[in-house]
Amino acid sequence: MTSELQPPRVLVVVPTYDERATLPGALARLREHAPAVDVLVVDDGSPDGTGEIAEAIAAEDAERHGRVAVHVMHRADKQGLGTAYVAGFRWALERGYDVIVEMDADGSHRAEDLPALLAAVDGADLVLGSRWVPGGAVVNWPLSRQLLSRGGNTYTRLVLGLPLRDATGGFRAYRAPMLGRLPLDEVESHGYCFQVDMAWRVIRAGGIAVEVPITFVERELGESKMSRDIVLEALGKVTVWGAQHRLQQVRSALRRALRPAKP
Ligand SMILES: Nc1nc2c(ncn2[C@@H]2O[C@H](COP(=O)(O)OP(=O)(O)O)[C@@H](O)[C@H]2O)c(=O)[nH]1
Ligand SMILES: [Mg+2]
Repeated sequence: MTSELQPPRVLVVVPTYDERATLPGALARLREHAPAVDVLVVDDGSPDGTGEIAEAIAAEDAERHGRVAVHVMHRADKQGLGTAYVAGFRWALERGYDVIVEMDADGSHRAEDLPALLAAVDGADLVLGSRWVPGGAVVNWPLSRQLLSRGGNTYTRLVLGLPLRDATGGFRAYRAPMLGRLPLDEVESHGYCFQVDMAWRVIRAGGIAVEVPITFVERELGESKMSRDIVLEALGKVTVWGAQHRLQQVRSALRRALRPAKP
């Protein structure tokens, strides 16, 4: 639990796969704008040596600051963004962090926006960095990707009845007790779908989710791992979840309607 006297312990989980060009800059900005937070890089055996670069940065940072703030988890091979986050969440929960943040390594999520996310998590279980609320923005995205993101979010909102403008975004902060209550073993989603899955689980668990505007800057270096499969996974799963959800709503309405009236 966060106490009034002690600031919350925050861990930022940064998943990486072939991010040698972007990770050093992203970590430097994070350490500059939020020096009190710890970082866990979860690297999936990047062939380009990102894992070793992360180790070198962690050692240099510890030397400079006299404490270990940057940690590195190495996984054997590419297992997807969702499982990397789940591994990072477990690591954080085992070590008693109060707030756990998701953040990409490619510079799209600006460290400057992190303090606003952390301020908002005081009164919420989940804070979503949102591109699609007033004040939010995207920089250097082609119209096609803007339409994909906006369309995907509108679809998600309607199909799941999820009251969020940007449920697919990956810059967000969870309060640990909420994360600890979720059945992380059951989360199988990988890409954008993972973000929707987690937000929906928080809301179904009765959690408070709020959105804070962020500016999302498309990466200038390295390559996106977004693929058609990731989009199709999200579309397919959201549709199935939506159908199950609506069926459940109809079942409960019928049960209520058919319940014998109390004498
Ligand atoms: N550990 C790990 N990280 C991944 C994997 N796939 C993507 N990432 C990381 O997840 C973040 C977001 O991926 P990115 O390719 O930028 O996706 P986009 O922002 O949707 O284009 C980046 O930091 C990637 O390096 C994976 O399979 N494992
Ligand atoms: Mg990216």
